[in-house]
Amino acid sequence: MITIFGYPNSRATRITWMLEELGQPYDYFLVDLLKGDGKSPEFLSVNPGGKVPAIKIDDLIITESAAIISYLADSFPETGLIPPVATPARARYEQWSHFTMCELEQPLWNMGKHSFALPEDKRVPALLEVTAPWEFQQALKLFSKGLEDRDYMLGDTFSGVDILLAHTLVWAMKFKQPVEHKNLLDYVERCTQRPALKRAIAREDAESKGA
Ligand SMILES: N[C@@H](CCC(=O)N[C@@H](CS)C(=O)NCC(=O)O)C(=O)O
Repeated sequence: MITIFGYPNSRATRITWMLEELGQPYDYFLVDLLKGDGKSPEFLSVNPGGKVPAIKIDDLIITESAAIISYLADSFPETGLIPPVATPARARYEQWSHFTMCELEQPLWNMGKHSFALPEDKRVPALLEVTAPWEFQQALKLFSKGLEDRDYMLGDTFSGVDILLAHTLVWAMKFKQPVEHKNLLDYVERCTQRPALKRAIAREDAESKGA
């Protein structure tokens, strides 16, 4: 059985979404970040970094959302959610997966860190005014150019990398960052209408209410 350690409306949603796309059963272990559960000895023994998501499958523990998504997709190749290794499609998948984590997410995360996540004396307000929003817009331009008029990043077929990209776009919108590229707006709408995401959000809600 797969256990996800998660918290609603966090990067862990990427993993519940993926598990719902795979149609695999899973246990959900709520790590209530607001209550400080991330720093509990129990959770630190799973992820010494104290962050969600993490997954546990038998003795294997994996952290880092992009790595978890690739591992899960590779484990169920019949679902077609990741291309086979050493193919041009897989290279494109990896390129955009790394792009999400290193280029698209980082300016957003800098905005988060320097507005609420870091201790107050470590925050640099100037990042919020210029650098991070500007960097994010640069990354969006590249994203829009890379997507072109495809339905999904790999073409006609939805894959794990779309979870990473679309989830990050939703995050940007929640942070009130302008997303003005028509192809990206259509893309995020297309991805977020997927029934698997709706099931994932319902599961997170139910778990966080103790259902
Ligand atoms: N690079 C990691 C980032 C994980 C991360 O920062 N998770 C946040 C929630 S979205 C967290 O658990 N924060 C708690 C903390 O920093 O104490 C990933 O993609 O999985």
